[in-house]
Amino acid sequence: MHLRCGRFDLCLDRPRIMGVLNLTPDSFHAASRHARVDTAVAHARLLIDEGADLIDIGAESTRPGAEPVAAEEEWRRLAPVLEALRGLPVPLSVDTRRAVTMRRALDAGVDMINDVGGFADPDAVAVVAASPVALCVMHMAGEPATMQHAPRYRDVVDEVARWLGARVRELLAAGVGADRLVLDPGIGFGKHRDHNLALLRDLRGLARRAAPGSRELPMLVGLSRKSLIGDLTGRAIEQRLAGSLAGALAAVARGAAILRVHDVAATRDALTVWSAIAPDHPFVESAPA
Ligand code: HH2
Repeated sequence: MHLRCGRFDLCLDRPRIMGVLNLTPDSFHAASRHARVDTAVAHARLLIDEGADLIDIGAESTRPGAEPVAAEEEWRRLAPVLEALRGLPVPLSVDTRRAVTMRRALDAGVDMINDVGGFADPDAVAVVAASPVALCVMHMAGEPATMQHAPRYRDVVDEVARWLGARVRELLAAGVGADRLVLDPGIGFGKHRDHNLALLRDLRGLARRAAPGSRELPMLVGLSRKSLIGDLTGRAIEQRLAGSLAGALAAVARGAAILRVHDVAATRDALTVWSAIAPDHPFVESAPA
């Protein structure tokens, strides 16, 4: 399976690691916040040195309870960092829900748009349709400010699959090739623990049901240090690395193609050891003899 991703053609025969870079003062994981341009750029380079296959840059926190930032402020945070990272040797993704920011990011040469709102901004589909970039379509129930208040589903896998399927159909109808699409169940976005677990357990079923009739689409999973890990382990955000690594491996075993993580080096080590023991899940391109 391949993902058309702007300047790149990303082979998904092995799991890929997307490193998180937050240009925010308020992202839920304090260590991921880089409000200054120089430290943000240095962190992006560190993530690549550690083995990130993609870098995802966000300028608005979407943690539960977060208030939206204005579009101009979002772009003020993004612009100098995108400029400094132009020509990076790995795909650059921008995490935004706004069509106006997508337009500007495309002009700045990014390779992927990651929209936690699933391209629901009325202008978003038209903005991204004719570009060559990859699109991550994530499911979110409600808005970050209120999404965790009372999430309720009759059948969470079925409802998320139907919602993603509708977004996929709209993107395909607008001319987006299926080879540009990645789907994401949106762990923690309007979901309690059992909703998240049901989605992760049936990731392959979700992928199949969300893309009926067309080819199965790759799944991206972001569970790094989230409340799900805290709920399961009782740990604070800073102590959730071990739980996040176990979750990452379990997600790959269930079919995740891309892992969105804060801890790239540790995730890479975990995948390397795991795949050496379970060669049906190749991670290293050529395993040592
Ligand atoms: N999670 C976060 C942000 N963007 N995008 C995708 N596709 N999938 C995710 O699970 C996802 C995402 C939240 O993580 P983070 O960016 O570290 O936090 P914050 O929103 O507080 O900046």
